[in-house]
Amino acid sequence: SPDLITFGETMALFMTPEFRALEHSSALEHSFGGAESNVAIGAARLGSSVGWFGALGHDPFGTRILKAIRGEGVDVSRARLLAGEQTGLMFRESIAGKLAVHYYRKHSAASRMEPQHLDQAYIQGAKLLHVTGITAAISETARNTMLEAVRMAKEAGVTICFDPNLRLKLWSVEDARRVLLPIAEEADYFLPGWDELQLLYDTDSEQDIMARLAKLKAVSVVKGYNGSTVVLERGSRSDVPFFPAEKVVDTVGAGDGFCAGFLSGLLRGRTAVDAVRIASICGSLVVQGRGDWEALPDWQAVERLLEDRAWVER
Ligand code: KDG
Repeated sequence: SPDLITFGETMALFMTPEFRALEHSSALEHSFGGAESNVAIGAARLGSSVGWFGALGHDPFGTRILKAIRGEGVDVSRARLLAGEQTGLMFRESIAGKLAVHYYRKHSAASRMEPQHLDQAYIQGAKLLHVTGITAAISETARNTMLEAVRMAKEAGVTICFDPNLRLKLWSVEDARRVLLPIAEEADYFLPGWDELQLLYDTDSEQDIMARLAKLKAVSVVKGYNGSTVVLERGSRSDVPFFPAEKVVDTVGAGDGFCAGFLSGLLRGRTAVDAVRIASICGSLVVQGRGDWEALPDWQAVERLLEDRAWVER
C-alpha cells in the first residue's frame, strides 16, 4: 500500500475568467477539484507515496480526472469509474469580490460509495489515512464508507488524520456536529480551521474551544487563528505564523495544500510543528495561483522556502 491513503469525491470544476459572475460570462475554464485528491496531489508532489480512491462517473469528466491524478504520481488503483453514473460538477464565480460555488453533485457517482467497496488490506497497509468531513456530508453510504475506513485504519494502528472541511451547502451545522465531532475523537491528527471550530463547538470563546481540543487524544492543528496555526500537542501549545502570500489569487484549496504539506512532513519524520511550517508554505503557494491544486509546490521549492527562515522567527 502507499504510505498515505485518502479518498473522497472529486468533481469537474468550471471557473469564470477572473471569477466574473457566471450569469454574465460566456467562457469557462475547465479543471477539477476535490479536497482529498487535492491533498493527494500535493503530497505526491512533495515526494510522498500516496493513494487516492473514489468513485467517478464513466464520462469525459471522470476519465479526465482519473488520468490527471494518476499523472501526478498518485496510486489510483482502487478508484472506480462507474458506468451509468455521473461525475459531480462544481462552478465557481465571484460576486462582489466574494467567491461563490455552485454544486451539481446530488446522486453523483461518488455519493454511491459503499463500505463494501473498501479494500481493507490496502487501507490497513498504509501509514496514514486522511479523511475529511465532505465525504460524510455527501450521502449516507459515503458517510458509512468513511466511518468503516476509519474503523479499519484504527484496527490496524494506521494513523488517522481528519480535516472537518465543513461545507454548509451540503448539510446543516447540527448534522455536521453530530457526525464530525465523534470522528475528531477517533483521530490522531485533527486539522480544523478556527472558523470551523467556532461552528462545530458553537462558541466564539477561545478558552472554551481550547479546552475542548485539550480533551481530544489527537494532536490538534488549528489553521487560521490570528494569522497563525496553533499546534496543541500533549498539553503544550505552539503558534506558527502563516507563511506570507505576496498576492492572493484564489483561496480555495489552501486548507488542502496545508494538509498535504503537513502529512508529507510527518511522513518525512518531522515533528508536528515542523510539518506545520511545510504545510504553511504549501497553503501560501496554492492561494497565489488559480485552481485548487495547480499551484502546489514540489519538494525542492518547499526546501528553498524553508531555508528562508525570516517568517518563522519574526
Ligand atoms: O477544499 C477545496 C474543496 O472545497 C474543493 O476542491 C471542492 O471538494 C470540494 C468540495 O466538496 O467542496
